[in-house]
Amino acid sequence: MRRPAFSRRSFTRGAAAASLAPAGLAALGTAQAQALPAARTAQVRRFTMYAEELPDGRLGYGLEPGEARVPGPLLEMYEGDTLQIDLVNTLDVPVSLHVHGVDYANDSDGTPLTGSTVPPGESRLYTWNSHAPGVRSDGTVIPGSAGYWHYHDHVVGTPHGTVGLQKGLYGPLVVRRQGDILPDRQFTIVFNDMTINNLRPHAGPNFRATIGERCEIIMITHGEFYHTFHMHGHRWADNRTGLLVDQNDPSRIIDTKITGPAESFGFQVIAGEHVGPGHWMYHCHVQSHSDMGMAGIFTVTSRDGSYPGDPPSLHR
Ligand SMILES: [Cu+2]
Repeated sequence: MRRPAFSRRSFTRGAAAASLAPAGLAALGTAQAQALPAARTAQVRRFTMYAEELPDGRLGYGLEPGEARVPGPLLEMYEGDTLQIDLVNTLDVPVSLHVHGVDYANDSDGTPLTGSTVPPGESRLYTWNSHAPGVRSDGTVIPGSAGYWHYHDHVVGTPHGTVGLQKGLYGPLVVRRQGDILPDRQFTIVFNDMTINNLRPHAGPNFRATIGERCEIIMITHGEFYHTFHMHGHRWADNRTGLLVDQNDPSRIIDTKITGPAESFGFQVIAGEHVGPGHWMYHCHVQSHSDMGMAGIFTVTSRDGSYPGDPPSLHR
């Protein structure tokens, strides 16, 4: 199976994008990727993000001027890494960057409470640290930072960033543990109020993969409602990675997960495993929500790129 460069889908073109991919794990072969890699040196990476208004009125984060999108760029790090992010505010209101899951000092909190927001036309450095698991002196376990996390604005509209979130100022953060299996493709799905990724109802987003590809889904929820994320034809383990550690791993296997505002989770599936190519729907399983358009299609093609039939309409 092909193992493209780590996080190749995560970043847009350009040197800044390249600098964000953790070194040493790019272009691993299958056998190498499934073995524990050699000890990796923790990295400190500094880059710039831009908060911008999109032509349609949404707000987004981007890695280059004019490149903002919703969701914001998929950021990735390994436990032990540090990200130093210079956030440039091109909006006419203060904006910020608040992260879930990793370590940061109070002045990187991204809230009006701590004065860690960015005035219009200015920039601010946010530092995110992370750590590997450990053991305290009393024998209890220190959890590592690895997980499927996210970041968002915490000041646009209200001191909680409610309008920033409504308009699209959010994005995914994946923190990996050494030895984690890397995906071929990555898809971010954000249930935000009654939209997916702030798209209009029934507009997807739709995703595509070739049968057998290892696909990583990063699922985040924002807004006012609870939802039930469901994927057709594919299942995952309800744990940190979505993968079973071994055949005795007691993690429950699920294809549906209840999720509320600011929760996030992720998992990997093998596209079309045991089910074949096709148009595999994913959607919120709260019936009124799916009927109102909270659905998209995960198309799995054959190895030659073909797939059976045209995708059916999701709203007829
Ligand atoms: Cu829902």
